[in-house]
Amino acid sequence: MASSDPDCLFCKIVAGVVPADIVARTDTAVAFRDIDPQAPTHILIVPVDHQPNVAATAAANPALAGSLFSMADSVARTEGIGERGYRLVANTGAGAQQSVFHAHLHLLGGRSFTWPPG
Ligand code: DGP
Repeated sequence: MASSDPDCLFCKIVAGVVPADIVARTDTAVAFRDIDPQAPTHILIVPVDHQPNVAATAAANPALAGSLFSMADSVARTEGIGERGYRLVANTGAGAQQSVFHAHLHLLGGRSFTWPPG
């Protein structure tokens, strides 16, 4: 049984309580467009099970954490950015600018990127 936090924004999006532009869904994960896109394609991949960050998801359920990367690649290909390339980001902790404490990957694509990231 997936855990859920009634005060968590992404749990509310997963449950359909808060609307979002959902692009993919399985029993265990949901992909939806970021409300403040930082690239032409900016999609969030979130597990249904509430954990505060992807490290906690990986510790609790390594297979689920791995499936987030598979879903990200599938969505990237559907969005037409799989060939050119895309960036996956998992801000982990407030010091890394994580602002929503429900595990998620950012899928970013459709523009050029620089390294190191800002
Ligand atoms: P992070 O800072 O890594 O925790 O990323 C959280 C992202 O969530 C940020 O890029 C903006 C996005 N976001 C915040 N509120 C909403 C919302 O209500 N809907 C959607 N679709 N995205 C949101």
